[in-house]
Amino acid sequence: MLPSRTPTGHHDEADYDQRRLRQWLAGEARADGVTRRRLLSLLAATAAGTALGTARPAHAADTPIVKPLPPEWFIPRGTNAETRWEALRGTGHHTPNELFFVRNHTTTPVLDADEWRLRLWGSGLRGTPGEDRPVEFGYDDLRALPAVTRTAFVECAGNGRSFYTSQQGQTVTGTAWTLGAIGVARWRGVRLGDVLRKAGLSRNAVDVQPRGLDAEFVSGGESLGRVRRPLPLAKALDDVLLAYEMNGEPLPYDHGYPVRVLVPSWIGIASIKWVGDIEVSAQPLFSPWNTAFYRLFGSAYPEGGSAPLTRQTVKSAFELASGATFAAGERHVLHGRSWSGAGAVARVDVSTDGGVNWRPARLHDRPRAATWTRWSLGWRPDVPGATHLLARATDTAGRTQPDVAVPNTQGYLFDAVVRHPVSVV
Ligand SMILES: Nc1nc2c(c(=O)[nH]1)N[C@H]1C(S)=C(S)[C@@H](COP(=O)(O)O)O[C@H]1N2
Ligand SMILES: [Mo]
Repeated sequence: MLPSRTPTGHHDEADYDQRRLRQWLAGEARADGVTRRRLLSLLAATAAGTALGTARPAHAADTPIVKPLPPEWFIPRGTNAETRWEALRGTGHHTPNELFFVRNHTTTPVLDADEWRLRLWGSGLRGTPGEDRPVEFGYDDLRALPAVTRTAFVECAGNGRSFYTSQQGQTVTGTAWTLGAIGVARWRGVRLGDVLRKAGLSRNAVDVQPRGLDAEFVSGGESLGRVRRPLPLAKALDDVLLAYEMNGEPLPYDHGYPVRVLVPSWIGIASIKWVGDIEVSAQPLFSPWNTAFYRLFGSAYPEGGSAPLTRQTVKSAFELASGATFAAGERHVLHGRSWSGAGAVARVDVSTDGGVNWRPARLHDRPRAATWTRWSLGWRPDVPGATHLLARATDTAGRTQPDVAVPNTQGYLFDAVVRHPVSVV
């Protein structure tokens, strides 16, 4: 399966982001109310922050997540909840809504679809409607537009972050996810492109910036405003949805009810939940979520960080608890899933002896971009004792999971093969 040729091919994205980064560093671009100096100090604070701890915003409620989080399904992580991989065993291709991980900067807002409005404004719309006189759509207006359905993962940029520390001995900041900050759903909604055109998209537009209706995010005692991140117009017009259904149900509160942005193959922060407005701009846009956060910083990267992160990396996971036990001398079937933001996963190799010998896994899905491929492999362990299971995926763009991930201070985009501890008894 070949990656499709669209205006959002790798090169265009990279060039575009480099251009925006240069403008940003030259101080030309508008930083949406946050000065560049403030962001640099924020960045320094982030880099010096406690290893693997998230600053919890002062105003977060006691229960930042609405849905139940039974301990056999979730690992609680502050305002977030990570799905346990053993709970995905037998769930089918799509992650049930009840099991889907939650990543909240603050608290899930409970919104009313009848009162909800999507407001589009900015210099990239004809007539330049200001924030005070936006072009508006109600929930029923969106429902009346042609609907599209798309299977895609939402995966946090920090998924796998804890392995930088546990496998590579590196100190990184942020939530200590293992591999459960991902889920795949069947999303239904309208094309963002259709809504932008209806709102009067101008030929000068370059960026759009959706913003959530959840509370302002406070970091280091300072408000960074409501969660928002610019998206290049080329991606916005390609395959991005304004989604109102998840696996055939209205979006659950925790996943963005009544409407969220869904950006296939990109890091989770691009998929803004509880979207309330979208700035459409004729100039490049910046927010803390594409300058201080969600870039790669560290010795392997330029001083101002990498370009803003876009596509996810390649990863694999077993549908097993860490430390699962297997009876020696019996035949078992190992199950897992692999995925990539750059293409479909059409090859997975598995080792049951700590990485010495490898066998190709049997695939259970037709490989598709933007989602995972399920796989399995038979195993009859004979020697009791501790060992590691490893899975290494290769995507259709030719990327293979390495043994070691290149570190960055905020622990994003882990892609190395994970060593899954098990014991044979
Ligand atoms: N408005 C808003 N949108 C948001 C977030 C948020 O805190 N507020 N978190 C983002 C991040 S970092 C991720 S990984 C995904 C998580 O989506 P989920 O909670 O539906 O799994 O939502 C993104 N969209
Ligand atoms: Mo995320």
